[in-house]
Amino acid sequence: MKRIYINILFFIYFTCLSQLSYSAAKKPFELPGWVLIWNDEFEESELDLSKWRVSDTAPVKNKELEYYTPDDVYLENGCLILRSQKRDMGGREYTSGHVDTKRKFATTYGRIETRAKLPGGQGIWPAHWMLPVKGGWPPEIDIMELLGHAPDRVYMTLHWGHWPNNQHAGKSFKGPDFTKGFHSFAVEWEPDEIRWYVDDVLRYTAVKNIPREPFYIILNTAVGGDWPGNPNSKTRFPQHHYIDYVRVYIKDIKGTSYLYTTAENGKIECTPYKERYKTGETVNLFAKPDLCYKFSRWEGDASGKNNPLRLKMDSHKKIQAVFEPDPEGPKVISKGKKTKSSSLESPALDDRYAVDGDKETRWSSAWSDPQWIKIDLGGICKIIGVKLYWETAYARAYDVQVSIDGVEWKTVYSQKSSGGDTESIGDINIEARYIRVFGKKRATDYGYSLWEIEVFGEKK
Ligand SMILES: [Ca+2]
Ligand SMILES: [Ca+2]
Repeated sequence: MKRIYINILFFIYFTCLSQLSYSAAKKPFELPGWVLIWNDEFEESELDLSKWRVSDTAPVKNKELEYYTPDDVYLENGCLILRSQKRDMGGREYTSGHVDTKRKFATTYGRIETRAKLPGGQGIWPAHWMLPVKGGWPPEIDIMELLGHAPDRVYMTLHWGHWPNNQHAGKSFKGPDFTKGFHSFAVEWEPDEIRWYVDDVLRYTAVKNIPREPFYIILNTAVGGDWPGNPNSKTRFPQHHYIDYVRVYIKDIKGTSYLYTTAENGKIECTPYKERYKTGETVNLFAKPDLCYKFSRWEGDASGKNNPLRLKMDSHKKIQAVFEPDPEGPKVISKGKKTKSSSLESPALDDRYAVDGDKETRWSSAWSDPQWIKIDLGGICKIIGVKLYWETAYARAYDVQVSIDGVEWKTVYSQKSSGGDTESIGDINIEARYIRVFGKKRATDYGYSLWEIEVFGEKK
């Protein structure tokens, strides 16, 4: 019976959201003055991968000891569970779970709320936090962090500044044992203020250095590292981090309408771009596909194939652009071609692994700036675009350069604040034989590491 009730609630909820009729009957997650724009209640049997990315990596930061594996991320009894275990994987002694909404969901401002029962023990470090979509670090908003040896204290922190001159400010709150029951954690992020809540009680407010750009959400449990210290013989495994829900609201401001857009394998450009539109205002949406994809259609509060789309903001709108693979698109011309790089972190991380067509093998450079990797396409080619698959050690700033003779280089793309991960660079349209990625500034203490470089185009 309960299950049916929940299903009906969800049906009503999703129906409402898809039609954006916010005036429906009050729902359990309704908050006066706020409009729910995104949530996951984790009531299904499997994690919704249209909302979340699941990490499968050994992160290189903070001297953490875990390997993040999808195997430790699952749903049970209406919760997302991130499990931490003591077992060898990927060169690490522990495994744990990490999910985020990068390229799936992001927001500038709003109320971001989670409810969770946290894991504990020396060396266990659960966190609910946010990073900017455009990459780089800081800024960072930490909704909640806890160090497992002190299970009754949560930390609320804002990071700003520029690496390596990072700054942060925050506050901790000593409350109940957060590993013994469920508690809610929230930030209310507005242009001039961020307020942190624990169980709906205001515990900290920041009024300076407030970020004003889209952030995505991260949920994880780190094991070990500089801040919590490492697990000891008393740390019990496995540990479980139970997350009951994640809800994101935007403020309901009279006379204004909010536009929420999402896209995978492409992006949506809004003209004019505003954080809020005057109700009734018109906005043009242009769907721009990644390399090898083409625009298919609009979904959500607009449908059809018109691109650009002219949209009247007569209410809050949720719009999705759907892109599909383009069989007529440019082909990869770099696979198996000759490579050379400025340095190698080790012989096992040779530059040839960046063009072997295998996204599990990689090139990694020495840990210094600058570093580069070049590809000889074997003859003059028309280069249309490049796709970079960064490992955790990515470039914050780099140039993509081409050359006819391998001596004189021309910069065709310059990135100053990369977020790493996968970057799709189109509209290059130049004839050349050689192409190189020239790393100017690393995003981490480590080197430059690429799982794969795909150069798109055609041989002349
Ligand atoms: Ca739930
Ligand atoms: Ca590879």
